[in-house]
Formats: sequence, C-alpha cells, structure tokens
Amino acid sequence: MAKPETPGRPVPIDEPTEPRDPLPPPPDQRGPDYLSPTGQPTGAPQATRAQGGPYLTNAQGVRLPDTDHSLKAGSRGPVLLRDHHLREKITHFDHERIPERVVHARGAAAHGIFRAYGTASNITKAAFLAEGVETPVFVRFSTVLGSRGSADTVRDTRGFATKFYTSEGVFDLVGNNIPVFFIQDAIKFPDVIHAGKPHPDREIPQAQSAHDTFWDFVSLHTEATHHTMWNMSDRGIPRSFRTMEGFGVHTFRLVAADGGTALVKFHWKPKAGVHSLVWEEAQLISGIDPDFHRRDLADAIESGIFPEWEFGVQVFPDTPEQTFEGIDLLDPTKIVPEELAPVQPIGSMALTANPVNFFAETEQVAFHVGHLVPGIDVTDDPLLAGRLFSYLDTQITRLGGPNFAQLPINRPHNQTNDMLRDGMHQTAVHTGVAPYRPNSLDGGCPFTAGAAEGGYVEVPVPVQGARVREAPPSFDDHFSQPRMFWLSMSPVERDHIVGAYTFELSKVTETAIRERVLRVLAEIDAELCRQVAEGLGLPAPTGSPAQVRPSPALSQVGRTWPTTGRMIGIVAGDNDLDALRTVRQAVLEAGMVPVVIAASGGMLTGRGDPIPVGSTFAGARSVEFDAVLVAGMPAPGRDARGARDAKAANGKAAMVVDPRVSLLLHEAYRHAKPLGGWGDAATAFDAAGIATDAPGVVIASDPAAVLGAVTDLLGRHRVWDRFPAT
Ligand code: HDD
Repeated sequence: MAKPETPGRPVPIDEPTEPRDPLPPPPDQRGPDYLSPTGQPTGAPQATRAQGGPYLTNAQGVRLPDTDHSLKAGSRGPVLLRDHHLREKITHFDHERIPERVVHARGAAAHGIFRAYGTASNITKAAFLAEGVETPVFVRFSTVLGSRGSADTVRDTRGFATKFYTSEGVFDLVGNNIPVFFIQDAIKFPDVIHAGKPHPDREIPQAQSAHDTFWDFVSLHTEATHHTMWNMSDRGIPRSFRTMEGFGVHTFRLVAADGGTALVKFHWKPKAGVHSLVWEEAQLISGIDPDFHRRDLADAIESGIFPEWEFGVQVFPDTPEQTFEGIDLLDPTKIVPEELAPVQPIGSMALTANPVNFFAETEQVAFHVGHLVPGIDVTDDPLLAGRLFSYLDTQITRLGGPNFAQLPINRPHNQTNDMLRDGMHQTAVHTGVAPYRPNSLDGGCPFTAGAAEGGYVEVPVPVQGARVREAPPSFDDHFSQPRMFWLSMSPVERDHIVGAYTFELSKVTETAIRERVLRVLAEIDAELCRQVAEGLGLPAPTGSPAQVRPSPALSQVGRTWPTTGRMIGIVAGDNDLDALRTVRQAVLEAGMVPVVIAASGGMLTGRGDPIPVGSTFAGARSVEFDAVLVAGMPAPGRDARGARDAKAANGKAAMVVDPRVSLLLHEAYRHAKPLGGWGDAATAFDAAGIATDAPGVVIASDPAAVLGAVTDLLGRHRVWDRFPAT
C-alpha cells in the first residue's frame, strides 16, 4: 500500500522493497571534493559512505520518521518510557567503547600486499613465502605505554604487528621497532608494564618513561638495559611509521619441505630509510599534532606514496645449543649483529589502503604470536612462551568473548572449518549436528590433515630438564650488547643518547634511583656515564665495561635514502610565482609533497595560473616539514599579522618578515633540517638569525639548483654537521 506523502520528506515508496543505493544528496548538501594531501582529487571511496539504504531504520530494520526528538506527552511534556528508538539509540551509544589494549593501546593501521621473492623456499615450506606469491596483509603500528588518545611522538618503543592472510591460514608477526625486549621471561611482563605505565595514584605521566617507577624497574632488572638504551636513542622517537625498522625479536624455527629446520630472526627494512625526530621536535609535535604518525601514514597512502618494507631473515643453524657465535638465540635481550649474520631479503610489503573504519579494523584487529602457518614454528624463548598464552587471553576481555576470529578484520581469507561453537557474539549459523570428530553423522567430516595435506605439524623437538624456576647462565650478561650499541653510534647519535638519559633522569625524583642508573651506565661506558652524571650534578661511578666490537649496521647516520614522501614547506609570497610554480612541480615530480605556506590562505595570484596555499603562517609549524624553502616573502601590505616593518640599510623598503616565518625557519634550523631559498630569501634567514652560509642552508639564484641541493641533503635526513657533536 502506498504511503501518504509528507511535505519536506523524500517521496515514500511502496513496500516491500529491495535495498537500493542511497538517494543522491540535494545539491546544497553535497560534500566538498575529496582531495588527497597532495591536492589530487580522489573521489570519496564507496565504502566511506555511512548509509546503506535510502531510509534511516532502527536496529530491527523499522524505518524511522524522526531521530531528533524524543517521544513526549506534548511538545513541552515529559519523555515517555515507551520510546524504543530513544532507548535503543542511547543504550547503543553507552556501549560503544571497548576496553583499550592493556599495552599498545594507541595505534594506526593499514592494508597492504606482501610479495615473496621465493628466496626462503629452501628453508621454509610456508606457501606465502614461495616465489611470486602475493598475500594480503594488515599492519598495525603502535606505541606501548600510552592510552588510546595519547600523543604519537612520545619516547617509547613502537609496535609493528603484521597479519598475513595466507592461503594456509593467518600468520601474525607481532614485532616491535626495537629488536630486543626489556625482560627475558614473560612472567615479569606485568611488572615492567606496571612500572612503565602512569603512577597508580595520580595517573601521571601519560605515555612517558621519564618517571621514577620506570627507572626503578629497569635499574633493578638490568636485563632491561639493552632495550632501554635503544629507547634512549633516536629509535625511541621515529620520524614516521614509514621510516621504522621492524623486528620479530624472538628467534623462530623455520621448517622446509624436506623437514629440515633453521633458526631465524625476522626483520622489516623500510625502503624510505630509518629516520627519527629530534627530541625537542618530538615534544613540540605532541602538542601541535598529537596524531602526527597516524596522519603521516594515512596521508602518504592516500596520496599514493605507499610505504614499503623489505622482509628479511637472519638464518642460523638449528643446533641443540641454539646459539650463534656465542650469542644465546633464546635470549630476547640479545641481537645477532648483521655483520655476523646478514639480513637476507625474502619478500617486500607495500601498504596500499587505509582502513575505512577505525573501530572495525584497527581497534578490533587481534594479533597473536601463536597464529602460525606450516613452515614457521616457535622456539623455547621463555618470553615467547608467555606471549603464546597472553594474546589469546587478552582478546577475550578486550573483544568480549571467544569469537573474535569471526570479526571481519580477523577472519582468515582461506576456508575455516573449526568445531568451535556458540559463545558470546557468535555470528555464524553453523549447520550440521556433529561438531565433533570422528563422527558418522556428518559424513565423517572434517578429516584431519597431516603434513602432506598442509596440516600444521609441530617440529618434534626433544624436550627434557628438571622443573626449575631459573634462567640459564647465558642470560646473565646484561651489559655487553648495550655497550656494543653505544660504540656503534655516530657522535651525534651518542649526543642524543646522553641528552635522553639526562632528560629522563632529571624527571626522576628519587636520588637513589638516579644513582643506581648511573651505576648501570658505568658498566656500559665511562664517557656516557660521566656526561649523564654531569648533567644530573651527581658523581660518576666507575664500572668495568666489557671488550666488544661495534656493529656499524646499528647506526642510522651516514647513509643516503630516497626522499619520496617527504614534506617540503615552501614559504612564499605573491612575488615570483613562476619560480614557485616550477619548484612546486619539481617537488611533486620527485614524489615529495610541497606545502606552500603563505600569509593567508586561498590562492597566490599573479602572473600565470594561481597557486594553492597549503598552509598559513598562523597554521604552519616547522615540525610538519622535513625541509623548508623560502621562495620570496609576502609583499608589504599583505595580511601578515604580527609582522614588523623593516627598512634596509640602503633605505629601500625591505620585505616584511613575519615573526612566525622567523620561528618556522629557526626551529627547522635547530632541528637540523635542510633549508633553502632564492630571490630575496636571505632577508628571511637574516631576520631569523640564521647565517646564510651555515651548513645545510642553500641560498642561490637558481630555484632548481636550490631544490636539487636541498633534496640531496634530505637524502641524509638531517644536517647533523650543523651542530658538531660534543
Ligand atoms: Fe605484546 C600487544 C609486541 C611481549 C602481552 N604486543 C602487543 C602489540 C605488539 C606487541 C606490537 C600490539 C598488537 C596490536 O597492534 O594489536 N609484545 C610485543 C613484543 C614483545 C611483547 C615485540 C616482546 C618481544 N607482550 C609481550 C609479553 C606479553 C605481551 C611478554 C605478556 C606476557 N602484548 C601483550 C598483550 C597485548 C600485546 C597484553 C595487548 C593487546 C593485545 O595483546 O592484543 O597480550
């Protein structure tokens, strides 16, 4: 029966009806064009539309005439309890949040594709590692300590968890951007996390290790020294998720088709290079853009600048001792230097799509180190053993029951045929009467699969030993590898480490804890200990550091990397638009992102096509850019709030240099970023107190030459020789 028409509402249609596309929005309600950060129109992806049909319904599919007013007894009367829509809407809202992850609560993720080179096929039968095989992946990056809403650029370890939806089932590699861990046995995990999380009385500080309990723990459990050293290095403040290495941390056991086994450590190597922020920059970003890493990842993918990593393994013979060159492969506080066991590439991964729904995908994804596929097995690392328990357990609280594997993001892409039944949030309608085996009622199915049918068969490693609560003597060396790390750093990286220890310990109120940390540092290196002690105003104890060889592969400095995806801020006025246009285009062609920063928004107009302004003096801060160029300054009279007039010595009217431009340049200079300019740019650098012949400052008349030189500098990420290390 046709419904009567209501004025102002869409024309009703006859029921029953087939679901159909949403009605097109009226012209005055259309959204703006959907642009990528590089300004390319992308068109709103189909899946980002909220509506699935023409009419709003309640959860039972009943169409609703109104969702803005509660049902009342008269327009000024009391709200009626019988208003089911009101109760359903509010009740659902009341339950929208789930518990955040107990660790790694803050994260961002992306979909991608993994392509195997086939180079691992001699050591593993894993189907997804065979030559040319492409496997969909979902990768979540995270900080460890902070809550879901905490800032991205805090000093912390970063999670790097990858879900491979392989043809043989899901394989999760739940790693970090640091190759070692704080503790050697999972039984201490609650302790280290209780120490690192905010203090239980005031719940501060948020997402920081710079407080008493963290340093109390790591100085009393000296096995944490190596991981802490990495945290205090530049690795603790990555520039981007795209510029982080990833590590599986533990040693895994690979199984070949012929049954042969090898021990391996997994590595992700970013094709964009390994880069970090500087500490002051990281702190500023925490306030200016707490979503810095999340935004960077999403923007890059949306712009088609897909983050890429090479996947590799260090391979060791599977001997009964499970050691390599004297290093215990079961000790998760130790690495094997790449000089002793090179990382051999076995595949590459590109992240190609952003999640369309943060909650459904990024929040509900459930990783587990026990999600393994045939050809990959675990070892007896005691940290890994506890993890094998913890990840399944935590999802039951976090995702509300045992059926989280049915959530779309967690579902394997191959067929599942389990006999898991019922439970909270069961969404499958299982048929058949015999969820047990063997059975004779469901045709005897399903059958079990041996190795020949692709079944997961654990490696029959012999197990023996007395039941004891103790660690092997090889786990006792806590200082030689932190010393190796320290010795492998360049002078500027060492400066940063000294600065980080000094900063963190200056936030520790108990002198006894600071003194205990200094005693640990004395075991790593006398000079490190002396400099930190000096900063704290405490005497430097002496220790007896081990004799170790450095591992140059650990340093981030000294290599040249691609500059794709880097952000180039271009301070510009509306003079000399031709040069600006040329440089902007050249930045785009180089795969970088130009952001024109002007006194006010809109377009820069003059000769030729107008140029879009990407950010304004009021909105831009240096921390958003990897390099800053000055393309000419706003002409006097343009809106440059807070600008001071200046007269050049020769009496000619000098350009107005906005103090916000001076701040931008000065900060970028302090953070060792490449700087460049042409035309009258020198005036801006003068106003900012930056010598135009300082290292990494390129001023020339040819804009193309300036961009070329700045791009070369950017390949080394930062101009460290601007500040010779102490
Ligand atoms: Fe863990 C989450 C990485 C030791 C217990 N861990 C979690 C995540 C990463 C890691 C990346 C976030 C996954 C995601 O994005 O959802 N964890 C590590 C690494 C470790 C490690 C590299 C050492 C090598 N973890 C570790 C231990 C335990 C846990 C020893 C407990 C005994 N980890 C958990 C957890 C979490 C988790 C409580 C919280 C949320 C989750 O699992 O799903 O189960």
